Amino acid sequence: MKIQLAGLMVVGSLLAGCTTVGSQWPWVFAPPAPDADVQPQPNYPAGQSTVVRPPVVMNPPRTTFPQQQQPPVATTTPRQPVNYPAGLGGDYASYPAMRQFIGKMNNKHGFEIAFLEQTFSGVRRDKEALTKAGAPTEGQGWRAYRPIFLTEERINGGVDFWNRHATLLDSATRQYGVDTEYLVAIIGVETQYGKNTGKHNVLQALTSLGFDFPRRADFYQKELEQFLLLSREEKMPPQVFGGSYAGAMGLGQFISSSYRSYAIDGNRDGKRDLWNPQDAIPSVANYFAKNGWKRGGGVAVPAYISGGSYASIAETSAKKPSRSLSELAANGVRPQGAINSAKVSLIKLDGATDEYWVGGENFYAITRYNPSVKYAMAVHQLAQEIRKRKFGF
Ligand SMILES: [Ca+2]
Repeated sequence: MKIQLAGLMVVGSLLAGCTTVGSQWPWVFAPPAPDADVQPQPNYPAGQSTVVRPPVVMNPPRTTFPQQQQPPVATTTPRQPVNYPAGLGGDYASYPAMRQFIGKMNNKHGFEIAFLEQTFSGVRRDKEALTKAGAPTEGQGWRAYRPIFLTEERINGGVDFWNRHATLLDSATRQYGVDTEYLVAIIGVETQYGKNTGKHNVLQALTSLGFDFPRRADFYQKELEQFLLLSREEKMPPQVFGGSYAGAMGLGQFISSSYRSYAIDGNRDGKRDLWNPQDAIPSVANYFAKNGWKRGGGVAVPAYISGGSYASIAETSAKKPSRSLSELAANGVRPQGAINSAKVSLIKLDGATDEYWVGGENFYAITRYNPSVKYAMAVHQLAQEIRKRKFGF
């Protein structure tokens, strides 16, 4: 992964003032000898540590692992928990759930307990991530939502991104069958074409949300599990990944489970680097293809509505299309143009004046990226505006 990656640079610069621990770094992969005065814990993860080992402070990003510092490789047979000296410090040392998590990562995936303790001892609670995750998400109507994404800057930025990466985009469109303007629009909506890939440390954000945000603790602990697996697979220390408050990474803001499932090593350098357009662009295309995007399919067109029965079939949240156009017509709904999709939905966007659209299977595919019809419509309309600006139609 290249050092100029924006997210990683932020982590590096934030930590530049920390104590240098280069000599301690190998501990991550080779646990230090037990201290003579530390008693082994017979029944890990029960019991609390009283001896705190110096945490592995977040290091500046590293690009490669020296040969002798390869991270542990999972064995095919999960290992039984073993007795390690007590060594969990930091903000999460007193959390029984953290000790259970460490035990699970050891038992299920073969991570060394010492490695996990060192890793989590260096984690600081990300209060900003907790605040953002707890903020209300509803209340914004489509009329307020649309102008955030449909700006001149974002439309022109899309044309510029398209021109700069035309070869990569053409190649991804051919290989995965996803229309170029939607690849560009997703990256535009998510990160303003890579300008804002997130200023949080992913390890800290996911740990904080996994253990201090009860409402979604299960979800974030699972993402943290996926994140540690990802970090091991990509041979990168978990401390170096930057992302959003929710742990989304790279140009397309993939969460860890999506990163593992859909990321593509487009430039075939052995790493899936979602901060690099060479990998990020085919990865976004692959995400769409794997989530039901149909080559040449329609996305959405405005609807004419009449009569009284259309309201009963209108969707305000993402649902898989299940109706035919004739079924819509029987309910007083007619698309204001052609839409090539075997199944369709009537989409309602709330606002001062409600808008009605006929959405196809590809509209639903966009909601697999973010389960909001407003999000999918913003991507659709931005994609159309970018295409018009680039080609004039
Ligand atoms: Ca790569």
